[in-house]
Parts: sequence; C-alpha cells; structure tokens
Amino acid sequence: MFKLSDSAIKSFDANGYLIVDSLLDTSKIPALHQAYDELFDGQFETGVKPDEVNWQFKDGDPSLTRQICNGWKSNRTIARIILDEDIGQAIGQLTGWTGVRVMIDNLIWKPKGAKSLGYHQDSAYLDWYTPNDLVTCWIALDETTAEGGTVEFIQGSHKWTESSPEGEFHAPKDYRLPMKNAAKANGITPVIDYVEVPAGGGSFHHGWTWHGSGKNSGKNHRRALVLHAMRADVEYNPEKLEQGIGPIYSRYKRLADNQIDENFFPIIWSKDGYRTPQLTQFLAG
Ligand SMILES: O=C(O)CCC(=O)C(=O)O
Repeated sequence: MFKLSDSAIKSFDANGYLIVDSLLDTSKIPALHQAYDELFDGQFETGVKPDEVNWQFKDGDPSLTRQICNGWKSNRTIARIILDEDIGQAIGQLTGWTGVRVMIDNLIWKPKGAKSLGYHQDSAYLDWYTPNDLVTCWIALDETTAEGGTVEFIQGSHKWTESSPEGEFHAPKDYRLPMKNAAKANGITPVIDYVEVPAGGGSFHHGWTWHGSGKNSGKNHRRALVLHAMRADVEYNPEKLEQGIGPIYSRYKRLADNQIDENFFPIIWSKDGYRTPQLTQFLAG
C-alpha cells in the first residue's frame, strides 16, 4: 500500500507538487513499454480507440513528443495503473477529497531529440466540470533527467493567479514563455524544480501548478504515464457547457442531467471503500 507521510503532504501544500522516488513496482515497466509500442502503432487491445491520438508510428512527426489521451480505455496494462486504488488513495491523502475519479490519462513519449512541451497550468485547460479541483500523478517509465527533458515545476506557482490557455503545447518556440509572463505578472522570480527520478518514480502536482518540459537532449527515451484526477463528486459545469467544452469530453454528457458517468470517468478510490464496481470485470478482460 502506497502511503504518504505528513511532511510529504505539507510539502505538496507548500510547493504545489511532490516528487517521489518510487510510485510503481519496476517489474511492471517492461509491459508498460510494450503497451506504448502497441498504442502508438494503432493496436488497441480492447477495441476502443483512445479519446486523443496525437502521434502514430506510421505518420507521426519524429521531432515531436508523442501523446495519447485516455489510453486506459484501449489497453488493460495501462488501465491497471491508471485505475489503481493506491494511487487514488494517495491523491485522497494529498487533497482531503473523499473520493477520486479519473479525468483523463496522458501517455507521453519523448524520444531522444524530441521537442519540448509548453508550460501551462492544467486547470486552465481542464475546466468543464465543477468543483474544478484537479491533481495529477506523473509516473516516469524511464529514468529522468533535466537534460533528458523531464517535467519541471515552479515552486509555489499553484498560488499564482489563474491563467487562461496560451501558446502552443507541442514544440513552442520558448517553452517557458507563458510561465515567465505569469511570473512577471505575479511579481515573482520563478524557481524551477526538475523531476529527476528512477523509472517507476514520479510526482504529484496541483491543477494550478505551472509546469512544462524541455527538449530531450539526453541519450534515452523519456516515457511517462500521467493520471489527471478529479473529485468523485464532480458534475458537468452548466456555465461551461453554454460556452462549449469541445468535441471530446462533451461526447460523454448525458442528455438528462449534468452527472458525470462512471463508465467513462471511473471512481478509483473512496474513503468509504467505494470503487466503480465494473472496474474489476474490465481489468480482468
Ligand atoms: O510529461 C510532460 O512533459 C508534461 C506532462 C504534463 O503536462 C502533465 O503531467 O500535466
């Protein structure tokens, strides 16, 4: 069982992130690498296509960081990590939420030489639900270094003003520019912290923490599996629906009400022991 100490929780509150050397049993990593090979090759074990496929071997730009969102729906090896109760419990401990739900996952693959991902605050993009709290668990599937383009966080930036979406996510000219603009607006000199961990280590970060990652100038692949989690008691935000929430997550909106369906946004941990019941059957295949 994955447990966080009181000082780890305090550090998350103060900095807006927490770096952890071990999140995942490393014996699981070769199968996860294999799952990445299959998903980026268009092989979907469950027959379901991920919600966002931004890169494939057959036609992907080799200079870009590869990305797929909601790979858990397509591959059970990925799903076993994304739907893991212990990770949900750790997020519950960090936030005090009584239940934790999957918002989306993100499969990131930055091979040697691949370009940066622009700095952003996740909650500026993922805001179609209410209450709009978000926490992310980022799991390294390779050893990570600053030179190798690991994810980087700005200390205390979850307390800065909330930004609006700005600039390119994939390969912007200056990947730190939106953060530098925000730091200036907040009158703060940013302090960068790099997630340098062994494979299987990683981090948790707050939805408003500024983060991004540079070019992979190292020698190795840099793969990461990311869970963006929300509270179990969220609903679609009627105000955001009026503005339009885009073609992907509006797909799962029920006609009758604003409830968020557990089939697509499962509850992975609750203080009272509840988990979306069908997950056991789904994971068994
Ligand atoms: O892996 C990366 O470089 C960026 C990941 C990210 O943006 C996130 O975890 O929210």
